[in-house]
Amino acid sequence: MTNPTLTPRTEPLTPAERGAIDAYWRAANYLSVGQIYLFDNPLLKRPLAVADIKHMLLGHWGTTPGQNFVYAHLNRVIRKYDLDMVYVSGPGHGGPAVVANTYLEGSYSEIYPDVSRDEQGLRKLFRQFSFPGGIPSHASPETPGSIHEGGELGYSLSHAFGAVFDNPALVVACVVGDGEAETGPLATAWHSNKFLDPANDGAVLPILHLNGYKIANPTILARIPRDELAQLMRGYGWEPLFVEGHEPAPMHDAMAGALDACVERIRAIQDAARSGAATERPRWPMIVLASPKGWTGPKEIDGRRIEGSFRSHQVPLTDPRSNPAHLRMLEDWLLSYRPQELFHADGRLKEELAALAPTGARRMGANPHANGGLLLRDLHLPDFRAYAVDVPVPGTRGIGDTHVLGKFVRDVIALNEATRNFRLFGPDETLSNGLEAVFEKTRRQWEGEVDADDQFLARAGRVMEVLSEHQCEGWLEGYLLTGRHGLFNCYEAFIHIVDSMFNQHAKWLKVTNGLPWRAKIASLNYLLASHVWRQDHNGFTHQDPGFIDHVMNKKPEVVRVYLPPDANCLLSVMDHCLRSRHYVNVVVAGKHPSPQWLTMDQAAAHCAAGIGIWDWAGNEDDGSSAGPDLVMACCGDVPTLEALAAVKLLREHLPQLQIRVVNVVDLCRLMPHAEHPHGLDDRAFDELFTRDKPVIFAFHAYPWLIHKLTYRRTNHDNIHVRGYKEEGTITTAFDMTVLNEIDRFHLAMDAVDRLPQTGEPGLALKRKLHAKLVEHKRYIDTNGEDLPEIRNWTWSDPE
Ligand SMILES: Cc1ncc(C[n+]2csc(CCOP(=O)(O)OP(=O)(O)O)c2C)c(N)n1
Ligand SMILES: [Mg+2]
Repeated sequence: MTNPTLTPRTEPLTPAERGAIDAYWRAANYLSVGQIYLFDNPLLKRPLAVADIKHMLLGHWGTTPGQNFVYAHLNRVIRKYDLDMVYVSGPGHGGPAVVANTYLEGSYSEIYPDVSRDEQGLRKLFRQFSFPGGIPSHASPETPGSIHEGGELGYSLSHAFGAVFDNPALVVACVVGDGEAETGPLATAWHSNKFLDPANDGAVLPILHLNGYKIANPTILARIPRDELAQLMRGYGWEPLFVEGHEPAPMHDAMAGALDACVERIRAIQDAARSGAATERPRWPMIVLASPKGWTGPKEIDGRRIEGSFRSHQVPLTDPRSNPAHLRMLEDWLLSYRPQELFHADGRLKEELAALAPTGARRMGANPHANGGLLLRDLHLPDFRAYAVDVPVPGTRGIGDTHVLGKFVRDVIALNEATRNFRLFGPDETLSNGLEAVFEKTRRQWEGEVDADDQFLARAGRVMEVLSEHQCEGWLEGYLLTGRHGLFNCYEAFIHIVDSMFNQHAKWLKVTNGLPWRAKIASLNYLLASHVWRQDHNGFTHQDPGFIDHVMNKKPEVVRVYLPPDANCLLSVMDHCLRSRHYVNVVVAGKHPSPQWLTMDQAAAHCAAGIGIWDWAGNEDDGSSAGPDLVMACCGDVPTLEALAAVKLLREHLPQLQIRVVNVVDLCRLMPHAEHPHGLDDRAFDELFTRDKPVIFAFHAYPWLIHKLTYRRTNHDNIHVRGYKEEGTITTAFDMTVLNEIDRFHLAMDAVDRLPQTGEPGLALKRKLHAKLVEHKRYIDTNGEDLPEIRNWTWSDPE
């Protein structure tokens, strides 16, 4: 990294420029305080009265004036340099700032015409904030220009980077809270600069908002010496410029000078990379804005410091309705912004201030990248059938399902190379998860140093790998929210690391579903490979199938969970997921050689139905009006194998039994019709699972989930689920199923227990299977591998 040291541009703003930008900032601050407090009297045309104040005073003041300051200055550089810029508010609890600024620039009223740019609109703007039937207090999906609510702190930088990958003209200005910076995800996100290709990607301008405090504590970064902070940021590969103080005039000059220097440095880096002049990893600029928390608000209330203190975090004056002195303080505070200089008597912003905002799509509230569905183009997808595994007979041994999928993903990458709108994300596991084929066509994007022995690294590539599930998730979310497509491949157990990020994204999808102006975005697709049943190398720590429990709690409209039993089903499912919009799709698949059940035509039909009877595996007499004696249901690749092996045993030993095999690919099919759009209606469910016959259900994950999904079904009392019950270690593949009693022997014994009519032959079979379990245990303990009859087992029709 050889950049010259960065220095702010030194010539100050002209008095006119400085005065204008200060007035614009005051206007945004006035609108922010108005949102938090005012029910009426929006222009303070009469003395502030109790009736003008809202009953519930909610929101966050502390971060807001700093963000208003940043936004006003970003507007200036957008106009000066004609920047294509999006704003990400890390401390998105400062919603009043983003709402105020999008209102000032006009983008707000274009989307919400009733919040008009006049006195009536101002009243509405103030009243709706944190008000029943109004808008949330954060930079929520309702906020124009927002791709990041910021409610749960830590993800702003990851989102910002995701937004600029493959968007070479875009700059994301990302305000990072100094408290937010203490989170694990944010602390790692600084390293995203090692993955940003200056030639083909855009730029992120981080603005660390060093206002010194969180809710109730100082922040770490504000209480280490400034040079230590500068070293920290340099150590992360950034070039920090400090803008520090509290006097508005010099702060305006300093911020303007710093922003000009940053923009010019970003341009220089990009020009050098794009002309081929530079090949080294650049040191990107950033700003540390050290300004008081609650800047310009009340300095002291009842003898306690407010401005420049943690006490300004939320609502500094909490009782103006009951405390006349506080009511006057609030009025003084509002009047300190001199609203009569900023707004006409009819509420319109003065023309000379309105002229400071960028116009059209350059306004950060109207930038189409922040409403990514507007820019979304369909992926060019190869025909998934072309990757089909040949399955001459059910049970044909496959190479590992994700290895088959890898070739499909490879070609998705290749076909969309020109449009640059698809990326594969993962924490160092693309090879491990069986997707090695992608490296026939692309590389891992990596701007760090490269050693001769490294594999598949390049300055530009479609695969993003960093050992931080948080970054993978955040980058992908940012990428999707700005109108592109992607796939996150991850070990099943460790996807839990992003449970909470998934929550936030699912909430975003749920809310934006109800906002007609927000265009639908591509689905967030998870491929959970290296799953619980085959953690041969790693054992217990790597065995946790609970992510899908978590996912199924979210709004049914936005979540889908698929457990394809074989490679052809996996291809069909993934094709569907990559075409879908505005969902979170979770696909669980294996990477180890395993039996293949369905031809491509059968697989496509089965996946379209999401659930179905496998006639070829069962033996029920179609002519019988009584239906089968037993339903053997399965969901997931390993449970399907064990269920079919159990069916084979039962059919061989108890040939008079009539068994139906039901396989579930789409877990949501089990949910009630009224609860999930994929849910089967009760009649269809009863037709599959019968109204009164025992159902043995072999399930990939924790068994309770199946009960939870089916508890209202007619036959629920007869559904007996076996799944993962938290038994595991390093052992053989089959022993994992034995430890959790989901193996063929336990399934078959369970069937006998539920079918007293099997009589003595049933009991004899049980004794035999018990003996098998003992033999299994002895064999693996002695030989360190599964019994030959297990290893070499194949499906064949017992008849
Ligand atoms: C992950 C997470 N943990 C805790 C909180 C609760 N919380 C809301 S604001 C806040 C302090 C934020 O401080 P900072 O990032 O410095 O923001 P600012 O000072 O700009 O308000 C906390 C802890 C949260 N929103 N997200
Ligand atoms: Mg702070």
